[in-house]
Amino acid sequence: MTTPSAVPVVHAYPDLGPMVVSARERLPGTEIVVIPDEAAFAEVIGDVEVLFTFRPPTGQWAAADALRLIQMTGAGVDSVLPAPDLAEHVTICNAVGIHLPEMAEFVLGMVLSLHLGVPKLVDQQRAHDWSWVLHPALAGRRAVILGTGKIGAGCAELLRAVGLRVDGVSRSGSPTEGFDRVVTVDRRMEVLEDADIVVVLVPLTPDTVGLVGRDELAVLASGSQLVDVSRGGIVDHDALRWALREGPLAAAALDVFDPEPLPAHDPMWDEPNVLITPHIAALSSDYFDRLVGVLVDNVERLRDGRPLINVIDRGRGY
Ligand code: OXD
Repeated sequence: MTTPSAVPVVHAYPDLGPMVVSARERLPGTEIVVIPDEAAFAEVIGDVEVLFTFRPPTGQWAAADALRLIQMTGAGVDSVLPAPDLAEHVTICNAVGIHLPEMAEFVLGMVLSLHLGVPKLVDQQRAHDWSWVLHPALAGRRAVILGTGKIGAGCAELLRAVGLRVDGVSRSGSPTEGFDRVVTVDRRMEVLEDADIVVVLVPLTPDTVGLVGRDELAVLASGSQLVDVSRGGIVDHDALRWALREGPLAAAALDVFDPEPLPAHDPMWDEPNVLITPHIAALSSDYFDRLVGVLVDNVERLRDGRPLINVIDRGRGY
C-alpha cells in the first residue's frame, strides 16, 4: 500500500458535471479530478485514493494500490460488488439517507397512478375516448414492501397515510417501526398471499436475483399492482408479463431494468397497464446537492481520521 496523503485527491468517474463543480466549492483545498472514460480510468486507477462514482469499470481493482474509499452516488452498490480483486481495506460507502422524502413520494405517486388507472386514462385521452374508469377506494387495502431499511420505512409511512396496511419483508424479519408486520425473506409468501400492492426495494445481491418470480406473483390478490424501484434482475420480467396477462396482476410501475436504458425493442415498452420510468425514483432537483454533502462529509472524515458514514458490509452486499 502507498502512504495515504493527508488531504486525499478525489477522482470522479465519469464526469459528474455540476456535482464536481459543487464538490470543488465545498471542499476547498481538495483536488477533484474527473476521469472521463474507461480508458482514462485504466491509466489513473493506480493513483486514485477516493473514487466518487455510480458504475465504475470492473476488473481493474487489482491495480488500485492507493484506493481508500469508493463513495457511491446511490444506495445500490451492485455495480461494484462482488469485487474479489478489491483490497479488503478499501471502504465502500453508499448514499443512503438522501433518498427521502422524494423516493417515498415517487412510490406513493406510482401506487395512486396505477390504482386510479392512469395508464389506461392516458391511452383513452390519446384516442379521444370519454369512457369512465372506475376503481374502489385504496384505503383498507394491504401493501407489502420488500426491503424495510430507511427508504422502505419512508415509503411505509406515506402508504399508511393513505389508509393502507403495510407489511414488510427483510433479511432479519425483525419488527420495524412503520410496518404492521415484518417477515424474513424465506417467509415472504405468507405476506405476499392476497397482497394488493407490492413495492420492491431490496438491493441487488446474489440472494435477491429473481426474488420476485412467478410463484410470488401468482399468490397476489386479483387486480393487484407492483412497483419496482430496486434494481433490474430482482423482478423476473417473463413472470411479470405472465402475471399481467394471465395472472392476478392488474398493473405495474417499473423504474429499473437490466440493462438500462431499456432497449427500444424490449416488449415491456408496449405492455398495457405498465408505467415505465427511466430510473428516476430517487432523483429530485435537490438529490445531487445532498449527494455532494455525503461525499464532502466522508472526505472530511477520512482526512480527520474519523469514522466514515454509510459504510457497506461487503458480505451482505448493502
Ligand atoms: C440508488 C438509485 O441506488 O437511485 O440510489 O438507484
